Amino acid sequence: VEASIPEPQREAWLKNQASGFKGKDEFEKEVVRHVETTLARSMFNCDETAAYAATSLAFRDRLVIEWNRTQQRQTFADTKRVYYLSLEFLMGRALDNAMLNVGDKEVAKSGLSDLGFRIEDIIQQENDAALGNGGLGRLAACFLDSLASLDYPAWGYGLRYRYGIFKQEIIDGYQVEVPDYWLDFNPWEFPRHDVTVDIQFYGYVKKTTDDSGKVTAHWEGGDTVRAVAYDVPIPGYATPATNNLRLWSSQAASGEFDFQKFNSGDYESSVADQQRAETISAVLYPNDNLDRGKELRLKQQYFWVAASLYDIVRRFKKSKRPWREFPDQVAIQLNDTHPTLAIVELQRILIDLEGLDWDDAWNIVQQTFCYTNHTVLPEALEKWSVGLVQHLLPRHLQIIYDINLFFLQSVERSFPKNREILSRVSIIEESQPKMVRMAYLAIVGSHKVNGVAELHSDLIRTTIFKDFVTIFGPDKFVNVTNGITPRRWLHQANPGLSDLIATKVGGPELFLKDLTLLNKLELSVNDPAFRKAWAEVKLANKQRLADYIKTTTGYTVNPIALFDVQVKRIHEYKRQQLNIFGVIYRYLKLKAMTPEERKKVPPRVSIFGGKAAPGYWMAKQIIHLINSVSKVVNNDPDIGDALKVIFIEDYNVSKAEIIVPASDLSEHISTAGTEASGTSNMKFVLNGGLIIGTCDGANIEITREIGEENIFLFGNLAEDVDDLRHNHTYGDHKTDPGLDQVFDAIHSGTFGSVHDFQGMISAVRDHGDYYLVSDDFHSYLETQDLVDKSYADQELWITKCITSVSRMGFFSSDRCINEYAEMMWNVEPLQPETNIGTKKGE
Ligand code: CR6
Repeated sequence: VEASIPEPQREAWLKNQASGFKGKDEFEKEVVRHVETTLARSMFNCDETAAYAATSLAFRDRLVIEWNRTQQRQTFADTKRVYYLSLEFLMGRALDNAMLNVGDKEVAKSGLSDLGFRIEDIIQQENDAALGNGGLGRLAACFLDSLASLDYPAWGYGLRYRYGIFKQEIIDGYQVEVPDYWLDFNPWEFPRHDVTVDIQFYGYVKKTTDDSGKVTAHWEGGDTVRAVAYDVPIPGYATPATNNLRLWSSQAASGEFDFQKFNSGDYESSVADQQRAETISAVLYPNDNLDRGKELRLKQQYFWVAASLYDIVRRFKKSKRPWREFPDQVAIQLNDTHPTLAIVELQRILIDLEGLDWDDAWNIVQQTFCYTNHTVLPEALEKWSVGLVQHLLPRHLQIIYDINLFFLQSVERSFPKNREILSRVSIIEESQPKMVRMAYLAIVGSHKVNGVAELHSDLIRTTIFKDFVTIFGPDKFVNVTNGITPRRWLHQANPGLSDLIATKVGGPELFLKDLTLLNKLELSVNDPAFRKAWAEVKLANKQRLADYIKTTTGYTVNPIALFDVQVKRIHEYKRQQLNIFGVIYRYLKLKAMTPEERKKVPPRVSIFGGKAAPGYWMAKQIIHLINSVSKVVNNDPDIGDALKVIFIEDYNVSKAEIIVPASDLSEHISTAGTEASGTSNMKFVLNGGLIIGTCDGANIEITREIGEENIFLFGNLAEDVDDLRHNHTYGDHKTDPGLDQVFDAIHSGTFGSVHDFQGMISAVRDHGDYYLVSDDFHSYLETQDLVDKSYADQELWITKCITSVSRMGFFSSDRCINEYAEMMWNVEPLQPETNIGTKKGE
C-alpha cells in the first residue's frame, strides 16, 4: 500500500498484467522459457527434475498473480481474518494440487507429453512437504485447502522446518530414521527477507512507575533471534482465491555473523551463534500424541507465536482502529496447545507495550482466541516446568501467574469454600517441580474450545475439562467433527473414482465444492454398468498398489485378494499389535488346514505402514514384529496367496494417495475413548473401502451417516474401559485363549527370537493390558470372519461401498470450516467478485 503506483502509470500495469495460460501452447512456452532462462538448461539436458522445476514455476507464476490479488482484495475490504496457528502443516506435494485447483491439469498433461514427459513422472519428482507428524498436521493442511476454496480471508502461521518428519527405512525388520532434508529445491515458497521480526529470549523484567503511579513492566536483556517469513501460496479449488501460509525461519539477529567476534579472530564462536539461532527452526519434533517437555521445543513455540502475533498486530495497527475492535478484525485459532503462549504474548503486547489496562486487554485476548483440543491421552497434554518458563520467558511467567490469580479469584467468588476445585483448575500444578498446564491456560484465554468428534467432545466435557464446564458453562465447549478435503483425497488421489462419480452427480466443480451431492449416487446403486465401472476402478487402484508393492518390497500380491490396510502412526493405543496378533492367528489357522481347505479360504493381503516416534520402544517392537511375520508368512510355500503381509516403508501423504484408493478394508481399531477423531477413516470410506473399527472417535459418526450395516464394528465401549482396566489389576483376568495361541507361537520362535517381542506380550499378560488387546481380541477375530463372508458376496460388498460413499458428504473439511467460521470465529467469506482492488489512492 505504501509503495502504490501513481494513477497515471497504472494503465501500463493493467495492460501487462499476467493471467492464466491461454491453452496448451502458452503452457509449453512457459515451461520452455523456465527451462532455458530460469534454470539455464536446454532440450539437450532437460531431465525430469528440470521438467518438474519448470512446470512448477509455470504454475507458480499463475498462482502468484491470484495470490497477490486475493491479498489486495482482503486488505482493501478490511474484513475480519482468521489466523490458523499450527506447529504442523503436513502438506504433501504441491504441484498436482496446484494444477487441479487452478484447473489446468489437462493442459499440463498434454503439454508435457508434447515436450517428451509423462505428467505422472513429473509429479513424482517433488519432495513431500512433511512438516507434521500425522492427523493433526494433515488436518491443518486440509483446513487451508477448505479456507481458500470457500473464499475465507485466512492465513496459516507455522514454522519452516529445515527437516520435516524423518524418513523411515526398514533395515532387517527394524525402523531406522533418516533426516528429511526437503528444501534443496522448493519453488512453492517465497522468502520475504524484508519481513523479519526479532524475537527475544531469557533476560529479566524491570518495573517502572510513572507520575500517576502506573507500573509498567519492561522485559530487557537476553538473546535475540531473527524470524524471517517464507510465504507459501494456498490455491482454492474452482475459485481464484489464493491464501497465504506464512512459515517462519530462524536466523541470527545480527546478520550472518557477529563481525566483532569474527574480526577479533573468534571465528568459531561467531559461527556457533549463528548455528544456535538456526537450530530453532531446524527440525520438527517427531512425536505424535506425546509431550516431551524439551527446552528447544518451548523456544520453537515462543519464536513462532511471537513472530506471528507481531505480524498480526502490525497488520491490525495499519487500520488505525481502536484496540477494542481487534477481535472484530482478528480470530486466532490455536491448533492444540502448542501455540498457547500466544494468549500470554498478546496480553503482554497490550499491557506492556500498548499501555492498556489489564481488564480491557484480557477482554480482547479472550474474544480473539479459540482452542482446539485433539487428545485426552494424559501423556500428550502439554505441561512446562515453571522454572523453564521463568528462565526463557520471565515476563510471560509473571503474566501467567496474574492470569491464574484473577481466574482463581473469580472461581472462588462463584464457588466459595470450595478449595478442591481451586487446586484442580489452577493453571499452575503444585507439583515438584511446579508445572504450567497449557490446556488450562488455553481454555481460560479463549472464548470457545472444541473437540474434534462427538465422542471426543463429550469426553473432554465430562472428564479432563469437567470443572471448566462447571465454571464457564456448557456453551464454551463445542464439537466440530474433523473433515478432509475431497479435492486431494478423492479427486487427486483417485481420479478414476472421481470421474466416475462425476458422471452421476454432475461434474467435479459441483460435488467437490458441495460433497453432500454425493447422495445422488444412491440412485445408481443398482445400475449394472455403474457397478461394473465401480469395480473396475477399484481393481485398477489395487493393481497400482500391487505394482508399487512389487517394486518396493519385491513381494507379489494378488489384486483379487482382499486388501486389508492399517496405515497411521504406530502407537499402542491405535493397536497395530491387535492387528498383527490377528494376522498371526490367521496364519496359524491356515497352517493347520489341508491344502484343499486352504484353497477355499478367501485370500487376503494385510498391509501396514506408519512411523514410530524414534524414542518409542514399544512402537518399534511392533514394527519389528510386523516385518518378522511378513518375512515368515510371505516365504511360506504352504500359504501362497491365502495370506500376504506387507509393511510399506516411509508412510507419508503421497503414499497415502496410492494406498487409500486401493483398500477394501481399513482398520481403525483404537481402544475405545483414545482416538480423538481419526481422519484417515474418512478418507478410506470416501474412496470406496469399508472399515473394521471400534466405537471410537469419528468412527461413530461415520456409522451414523453410512448406516450400521455398512461398517464392521467390534469391541468394548468407551464407557466400559475404566471397569475393564480395574478388573485387570484387581480381578482375576485371564488372557483370551486365541491370543494365548498367538503368544505361544511367538514364544516358540516362529518369528525369530522371542526376546525381541517379549515386551509386547508382557504388556498384555503382566502389565495390566492397558489397551485392552486381550479383551477385544475375540470380538476382533469374529468380526474379521464376518468380513471374509461379506467379501465373498461381491455384489453385496459393492452395494455397501457405493452406499457408503454416497453418504460421506458430511466429512468434507468444508463443512468443518463453515462450522468453525460460524460457531467460533464469526467470519464471512470474501467473494472474489467484490474486487475493489482499483480503489483510488490506496
Ligand atoms: N494424533 C488425534 O489423535 C485426530 C487428530 C486431528 C490427533 C487424532 O485422533 O484425528 O489429532 N491428536 O484432530 C493429536 O495430535 C494431539 C493426532 O493426530
